[in-house]
Amino acid sequence: MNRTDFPILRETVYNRPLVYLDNAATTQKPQAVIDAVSDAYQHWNANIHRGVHHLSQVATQKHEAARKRVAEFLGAGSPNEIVFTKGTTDSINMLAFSFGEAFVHEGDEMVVSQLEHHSNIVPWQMLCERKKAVLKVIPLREDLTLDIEAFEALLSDRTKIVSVAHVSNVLGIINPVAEIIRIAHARNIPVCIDGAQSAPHMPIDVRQMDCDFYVCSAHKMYGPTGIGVLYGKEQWLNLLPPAQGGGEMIEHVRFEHTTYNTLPYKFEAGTPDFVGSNAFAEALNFLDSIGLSAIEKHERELTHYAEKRLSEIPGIHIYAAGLEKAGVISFNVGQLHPFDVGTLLDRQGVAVRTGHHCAEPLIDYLGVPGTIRASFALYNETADVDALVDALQKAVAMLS
Ligand code: C6P
Repeated sequence: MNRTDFPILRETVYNRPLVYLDNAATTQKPQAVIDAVSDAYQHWNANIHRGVHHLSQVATQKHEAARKRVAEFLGAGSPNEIVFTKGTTDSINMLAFSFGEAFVHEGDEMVVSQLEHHSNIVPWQMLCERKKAVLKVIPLREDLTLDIEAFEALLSDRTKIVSVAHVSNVLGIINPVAEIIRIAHARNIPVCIDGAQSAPHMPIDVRQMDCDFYVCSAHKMYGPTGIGVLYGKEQWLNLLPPAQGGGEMIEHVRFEHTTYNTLPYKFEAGTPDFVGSNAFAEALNFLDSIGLSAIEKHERELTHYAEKRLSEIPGIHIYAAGLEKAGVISFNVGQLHPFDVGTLLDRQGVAVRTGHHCAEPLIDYLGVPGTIRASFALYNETADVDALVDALQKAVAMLS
């Protein structure tokens, strides 16, 4: 599917064709996105929202058109609900700070889950430290899915917000976010969905999902690095104070008192990444030209195929085996250290990620030093899975 659009896939590593299976870390970029970045610097680079001059107006128009494009892509009600950030991590930090300032007091509770990425743990922990609040954790069932009954029991009158991943970056498990949101909303608790690993793999409609906040990173969606999104329902964003001060986010500045800009600008202090936003919109056009449903189907089939082929390796343990996964599969082979296996895969041209995947509490729960993770994108094919299995067989033979 569309491999030729991605120039990097023609690269070789150690004189072998690159087999890129580290897409959950970051995706490769289609030519249209690469061209969009270079076009910006060649033809219309100027700071936005400031200049009366032509280039500034062009850049401003492109940045705001990109915001509209993101809103449309995520199914947001208005571009005012789209705050550009540096990425998922930045979005959650911004939300945790702002939300904490407005709504969290000593003894209040925040809820995350056992399988979160550090980006959806540490900002809430920092908030808890700042406000003397308490972090509660949704436990996992034996099959590694979220224990929804335990989640319901965790909620209390002190729960201020629930923040969970849509898709686990380690296991690929798709969490029942609709159910989580329904349960939390029944108690008037807002929900933030970490969409870093769902936005690239399935159609997202934030209004249909009814989440209050949704965050994602462009670089995992075939777009550039350094830009991401904090979506928030307008009524929520209006209630939150800005997380950073500076240019762009103000209405008037006086030493006595400063007033803030309207949405979404009050959350965007400083010069925004207008080159990145435009290239991100190009990536969304690319994704839509294929269709998220088609991408989802292709990657699910590939993940099924990978699970079947990997099961042929003696001593392999596939985590969350048999569960529907969104383009991510994690495994270990016997007692072999994931880092050793990953290194030998790399020498054969196969790029995977090994280790804790920035989700140490989950890896501790699994009781292993880490996992080997293969993660797929729209351009991967069964031949890539076959190359992984062949390379893995050789690596295991060498290490055993
Ligand atoms: N996970 C991975 O290899 P940033 O780095 O801000 O773009 O995204 C952070 C993040 C947040 N939530 C989830 C579920 C994620 O998977 C990630 C990024 C990468 O799994 C890099 S650590």
